[in-house]
Amino acid sequence: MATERTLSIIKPDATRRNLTGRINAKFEDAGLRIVAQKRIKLSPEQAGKFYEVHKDRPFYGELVEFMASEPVVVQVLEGEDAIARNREVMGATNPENAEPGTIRKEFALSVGENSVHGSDAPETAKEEIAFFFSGLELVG
Ligand code: YYY
Ligand code: MG
Repeated sequence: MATERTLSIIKPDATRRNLTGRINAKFEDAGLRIVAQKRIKLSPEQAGKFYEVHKDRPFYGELVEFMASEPVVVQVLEGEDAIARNREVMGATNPENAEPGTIRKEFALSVGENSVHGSDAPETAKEEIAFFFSGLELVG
């Protein structure tokens, strides 16, 4: 296992309910370090581009509308095996299937409004970090 970085997003359903700090505590308790973070509001175009991989899925329109509905917190998490570790602390996409103690089990409202995004592989992590952060914002 090596030190990795992954891209995380605290989604509109969670920022709206003022859960940023509680979600960040879950990351930190899991051994992940927040090495970059900013609160932004995505345009529908930006949200659509970020989730382009899902453009042919039936939920795409709703997903894009939701992600652009209110501010999000985008962040880079760093740690041992950070990509898998983050997916573990997030829990399953559908909160009904998420393990107890995970972010989605505790906070998600539905499969669509599921509080957090996390990269799913090293290549996507690299692309997704570069989508939101410049080199200058990423201190070692
Ligand atoms: O990576 P993860 O967020 O766990 O799930 P994905 O399969 O990549 O889907 C991205 C995003 O799309 C998911 O977090 C919510 C939404 N979505 C949905 O609204 N309905 C589905 N049946 C599947 C995914
Ligand atoms: Mg995904």
